[in-house]
Amino acid sequence: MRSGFLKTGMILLLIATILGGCQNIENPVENPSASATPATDTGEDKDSDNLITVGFAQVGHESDWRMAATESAMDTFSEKNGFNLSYVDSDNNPDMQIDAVRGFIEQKVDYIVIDPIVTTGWTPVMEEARDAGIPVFVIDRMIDCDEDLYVAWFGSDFTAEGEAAGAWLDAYLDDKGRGDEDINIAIIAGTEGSSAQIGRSEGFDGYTRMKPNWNKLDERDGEFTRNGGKRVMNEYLEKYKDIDVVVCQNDNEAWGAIEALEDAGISFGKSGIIIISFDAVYDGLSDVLEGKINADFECNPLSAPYVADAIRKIDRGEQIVNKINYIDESCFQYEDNVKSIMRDGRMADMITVTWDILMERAY
Ligand code: GYE
Repeated sequence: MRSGFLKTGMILLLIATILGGCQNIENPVENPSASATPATDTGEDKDSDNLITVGFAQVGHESDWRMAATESAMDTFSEKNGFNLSYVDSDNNPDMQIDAVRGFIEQKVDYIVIDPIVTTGWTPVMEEARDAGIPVFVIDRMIDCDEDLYVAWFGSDFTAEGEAAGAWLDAYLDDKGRGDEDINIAIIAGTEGSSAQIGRSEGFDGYTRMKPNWNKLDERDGEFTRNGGKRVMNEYLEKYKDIDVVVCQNDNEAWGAIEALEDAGISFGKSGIIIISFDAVYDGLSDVLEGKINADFECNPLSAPYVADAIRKIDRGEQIVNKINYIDESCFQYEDNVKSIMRDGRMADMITVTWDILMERAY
């Protein structure tokens, strides 16, 4: 437990780099991407009695993105930074995650942080946290409950990511002289019922509905994993003879899909089926650089530092002004034929991946 350890005048420096590109939206916070993670180290030595206790119920360990998010949370909520972290990997099991939050309430932690596996089922436990007087933060995926039950949310606009993928595909096909061709699209979706899946599907579907010549063949759950992506791609290859585009809702699924295509001897990327992905982690961007993935839409895993910053503000007696906080994100491609796209009502640059861009990637 803590006892007001924060000294007045303490300065928290939030270093952020904007890679450019997709800007946002309601309450944008700057992109802490690549090498410029927000500095949460206050430089002060805390004795263990004065640590802020935080319970973090993480989704699981299904993807590279997730591992980067976990590492960021561990670094951010470290003792060195004045925190005592109780961490639970919920292994993509929504019931286990809710139990973890109940455990944090029993432990009487100072703050709870949740990255919700799915959007639903949260109201009772959120009310229990409120009744216990424990402030809750939500990061990454969204939660479907009364907004008064959490202090703030920090994460990505998944619908905008999905729309951006549609806008890029439209411009890319036009540039290739394929704008009027019939285009068959197969979706490998992320964990069903997660806000990341719901948003990316809705965003891309919304764009598809405006294109009468785009035909959505199928959408199946690849659970945001490499194995899931490979399994679904194999199912699609059995069922559909003519696939023009595969939309993978994260990089791990894209790697699985690529493996299935390679095994089947089917060309993809720069020389075949168009591959779209989300996350843009280091290995994903490396595949974009090689032309295995045609376009990758960034999702930033570094939201924990924003929560730490908000906790310190609360400790200083300051108000947390914005409930919903989107992190800036960029859009990447292999070729340089699409210069910019509309994303959430604004023009956003498409960044063509170079070796230098890859080298700057921190996760
Ligand atoms: O895209 C995926 C992960 O919730 C945005 O979850 C996150 C998603 C991310 O496992 O890789």
